Amino acid sequence: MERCSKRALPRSAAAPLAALFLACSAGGPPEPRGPALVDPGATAETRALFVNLRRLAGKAVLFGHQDDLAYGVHWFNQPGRSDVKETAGSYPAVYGWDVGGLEGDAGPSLDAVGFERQRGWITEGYRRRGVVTLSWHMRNPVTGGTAWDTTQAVVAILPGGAQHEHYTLWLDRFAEYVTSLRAPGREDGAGEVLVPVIFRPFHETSGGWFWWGARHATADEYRRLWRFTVEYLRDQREVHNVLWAYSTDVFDSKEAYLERYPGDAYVDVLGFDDYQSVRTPATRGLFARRLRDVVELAEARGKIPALSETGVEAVPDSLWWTGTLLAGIKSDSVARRIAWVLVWRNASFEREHRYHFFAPYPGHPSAADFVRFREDSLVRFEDELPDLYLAPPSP
Ligand code: BMA
Repeated sequence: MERCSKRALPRSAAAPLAALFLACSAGGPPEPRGPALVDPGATAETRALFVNLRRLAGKAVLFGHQDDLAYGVHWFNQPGRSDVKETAGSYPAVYGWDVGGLEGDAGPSLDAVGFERQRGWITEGYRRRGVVTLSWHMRNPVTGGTAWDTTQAVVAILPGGAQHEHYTLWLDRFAEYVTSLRAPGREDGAGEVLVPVIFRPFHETSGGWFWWGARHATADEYRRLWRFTVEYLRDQREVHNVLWAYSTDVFDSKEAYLERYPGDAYVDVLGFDDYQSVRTPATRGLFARRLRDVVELAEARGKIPALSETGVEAVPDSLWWTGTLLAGIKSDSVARRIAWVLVWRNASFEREHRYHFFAPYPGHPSAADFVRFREDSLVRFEDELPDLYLAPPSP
């Protein structure tokens, strides 16, 4: 069918790549086909993950949890444990980890997860065919303070800036770490493969609490930082097991969402973090609208939409899982095409002396509803995943 003439192809910087992967479809708009990834040299498993996640979106919503294997509300660092599994019978489909601390001297992550152990858990999750996503609460490179130290820093670490080399050293450490994430290949004796990770640096950029956020760096500075980071890791350090995830905090319009967006050639996943419109069912309409906006923005670009962080601390509503989260997702036929939702970490009470958790544990008042959530046909935990790392046959 002559539905996608060359004239219809975009003329952006990404055009040559986009052109390669646009396919004609009968009756509808051109459908993106094949992996139009940020990294044309991505490993086979990384490309497969991208294609499979994109295809699965709409059929299933994957459930994710931050630091799931490292600690839970009543334990810390006990192999095999997971509050999610102990409550619902399966590990989560998506494992979130944070590499904040990697820029320091060999210490653990900012949430006390040693990187040797984190590497083990990442590869363990991958071997079960779970999905891995990494955020980075990166220290302020100018002051050495935390990610929440909003002293101006972005210009200083861009090429030509006083702290540029300092920053590339941190990226070198990240490159070393991410390319050390290895697991056995598919067939016996096939050697090792790099574990694909969905990397989500400089997150919640529309918020004002991180040094890379709104008010502390202009949209242009942010985009330059993002693009430099992609190009440095991909082209200089030859990191090829990464999908790139952009994420804002909550937002009011598609235009607002895109304000700091680095561009289609630099982003594989369009995400947002929402701890606000998910608090009660009363804001369901707003929650669904945000999901819908991100799904539409991602689909229009052949990318993957994600609710990259969400949850309500300590889950005070015993019906939150189905009554607020799932009901919101299902309330809209577009919103429900979100690829995954990830709830934040279950801080260990013994270590942190506070109830800072976002998934239930056995005995928690929302545990029964969490099981109902898991049993919903739209929701997938790890034990219900197809093999996302196997390239699907060409259509
Ligand atoms: C925040 C809190 C902090 C934590 C940080 C990075 O939301 O959970 O305690 O250090 O995320 O994981």
